[in-house]
Amino acid sequence: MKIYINGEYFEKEDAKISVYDHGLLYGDGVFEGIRSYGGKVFKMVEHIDRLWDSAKAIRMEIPMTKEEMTEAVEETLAVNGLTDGYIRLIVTRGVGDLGLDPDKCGTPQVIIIADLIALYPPELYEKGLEIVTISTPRNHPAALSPRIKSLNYLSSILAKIEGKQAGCVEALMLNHKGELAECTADNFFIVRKGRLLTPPSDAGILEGITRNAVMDIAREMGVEVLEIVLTKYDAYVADECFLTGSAAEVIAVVKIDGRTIGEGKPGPITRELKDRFQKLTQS
Ligand code: PXG
Repeated sequence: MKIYINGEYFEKEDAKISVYDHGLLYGDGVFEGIRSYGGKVFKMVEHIDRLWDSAKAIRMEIPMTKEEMTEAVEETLAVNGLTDGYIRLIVTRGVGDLGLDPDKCGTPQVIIIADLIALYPPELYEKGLEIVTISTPRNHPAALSPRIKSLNYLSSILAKIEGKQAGCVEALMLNHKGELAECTADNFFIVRKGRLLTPPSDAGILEGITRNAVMDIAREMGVEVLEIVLTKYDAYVADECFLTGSAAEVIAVVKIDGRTIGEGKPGPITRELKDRFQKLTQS
């Protein structure tokens, strides 16, 4: 695979950045995880816009235009001959000294990695996932807003460790108020009495691009969509539950904290949303 770094392509073994880069030293930077289907980048505009918003929120200026970034993503896919792939777009603060001061860093470094996507095993899409709520809360929005897709993913990683310890591939995180927020790399939805419910963006979540697409599809289906505060109780009594994310797409959840959700298999609204989402990616 050829990796893009600041306009040049390097073989994977030679794609290196400085150990003085503040992306490494402090997690000072932002990123995106994007999919391409059949040679077309899915929701490119939305991903590029979110990258720019994340950068703005940490007062970092990306050293190229959105149009140039869009072209660079498409070129990296083409250089690697990928039509169905996963793109990791990273912008670090750049090379500085061993202090925190971002103003001592040179130009932000732009890295684009295009690779094949590792999805959950197919049987999990058929049967649905079992997840657990874990004790590591999402970052407090007043400290580090979860809306910023920053290079510091430690709270998600700690949550992932807790989830794995409980034998689960995903973990449901609460916010500092004990309300449901999202999973380590996926947004969270439930279906209750025919309505689709998901925590609002101020519950301490990343506003997922798959989340937005799935909410649009639900509205097209005539399903009422509510972004409202949810608690563990709401999850336990849900008729259906599923997660969304660029990597996972739409995947059903059938057990939470040992409670069977609905009938214990992917529910009808979940399946319809999953099918319609897949059609959207192929259109
Ligand atoms: N919440 C969090 C915390 C995320 O990191 C999502 C929700 C879903 O957002 P999108 O825009 O993708 O629908 C994410 C997604 C991966 C991977 O390779 C994915 C994410 C982050 C890190 C790795 O599976 N982000």
